[in-house]
Amino acid sequence: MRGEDDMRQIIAINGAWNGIVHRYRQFLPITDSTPIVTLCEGNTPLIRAHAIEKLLGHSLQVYLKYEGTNPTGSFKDRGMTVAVSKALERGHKAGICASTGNTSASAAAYCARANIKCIIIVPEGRVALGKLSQALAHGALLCSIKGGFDEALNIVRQICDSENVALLNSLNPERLEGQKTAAFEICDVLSGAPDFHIMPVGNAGNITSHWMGYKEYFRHGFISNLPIMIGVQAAGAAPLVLGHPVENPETIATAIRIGNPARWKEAIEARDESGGTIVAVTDDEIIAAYQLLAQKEGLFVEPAGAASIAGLLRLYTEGYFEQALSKRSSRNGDGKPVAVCVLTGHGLKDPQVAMRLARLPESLPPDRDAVMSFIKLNLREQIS
Ligand code: AN7
Repeated sequence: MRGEDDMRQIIAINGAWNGIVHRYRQFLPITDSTPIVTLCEGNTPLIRAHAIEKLLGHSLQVYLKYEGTNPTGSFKDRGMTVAVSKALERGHKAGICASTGNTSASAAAYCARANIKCIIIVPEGRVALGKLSQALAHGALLCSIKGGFDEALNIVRQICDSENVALLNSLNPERLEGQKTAAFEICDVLSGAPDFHIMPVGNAGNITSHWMGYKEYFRHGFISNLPIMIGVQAAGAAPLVLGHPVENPETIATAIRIGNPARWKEAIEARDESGGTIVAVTDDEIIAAYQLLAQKEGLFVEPAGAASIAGLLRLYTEGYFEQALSKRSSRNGDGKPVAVCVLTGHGLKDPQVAMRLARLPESLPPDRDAVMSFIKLNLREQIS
């Protein structure tokens, strides 16, 4: 166990915001003897999506929970601060996780901060460049397997059965405890729960945790209604939509390239208890949403993060929101239902997708006229 001085040393100081454990401690499995390992995660912005609202004919108020501003660029940091703090409390010398990328980047950072070893097991060649570079920079031991995430997670389960290393996947309930704070933040900012909560689903830990968070706030009387939970999977990796595991999952959104989610049962419970749905969207829909967010909202997200918006647009086209609300009235004051879409990871995580989708211009001669004629050619009268 660590003394007070050690703990104070581990706590980061960043003005008023000291991370999700500091803010939501009473809801978390933290004791006086837990050394808090934090990078001041959480407190991410909830941003009104004007361009998207226009696309939806102003039928909904849309807010984007931009988790890309977490310290390692994804929502995983919320869970990792709790899981790594508890690992340190138990005296673990190492943490381990399987990952499509973001979990490994986050685990590597928090283990580095806690001064314990980090072991990551990832599908060879399928982790986005930003994530891999983070894990390596933080000094994690990279185990690249010729297989997918599901196989990597099975290996982690087996190793944790026999070795004394901390499990840092969302199979570890402490991860979920931390991640539920995203729901708390949304309710705190909106002074209530949204009507719809829309998020990408891979291993299904995050949808499980957000639903936990909403239910917990409801039990405490902080909110008087629960949202309808909507999960979004990629069509090539949509086991929860199909109702059976997917052998060889495939999608441009590599973060959610998962065929057999560990939190399958809990995700279905979240869907059914909330009266929600889990939908599949194509890679083309994900790309369209990715470009919409970047080019009309100014938000750069990784493809998996854009899946929320792909799902929102798909369900709007299908008339889903009207139907869902006809069954129960909106609780929002001015009558316009509120949808929160979670953008789970930063666009810089996967620069290769951005570069593939953009067209790289040719190099120009270094003079004013050449550059100006190139600008006119491309933008014509749009600039004046
Ligand atoms: C950006 O890093 O599973 O449904 O190993 O990175 O809780 O799995 C990442 C998942 C959504 C899906 N968006 O969350 C991993 C990993 C992004 C993600 C998800 C992930 P879960």
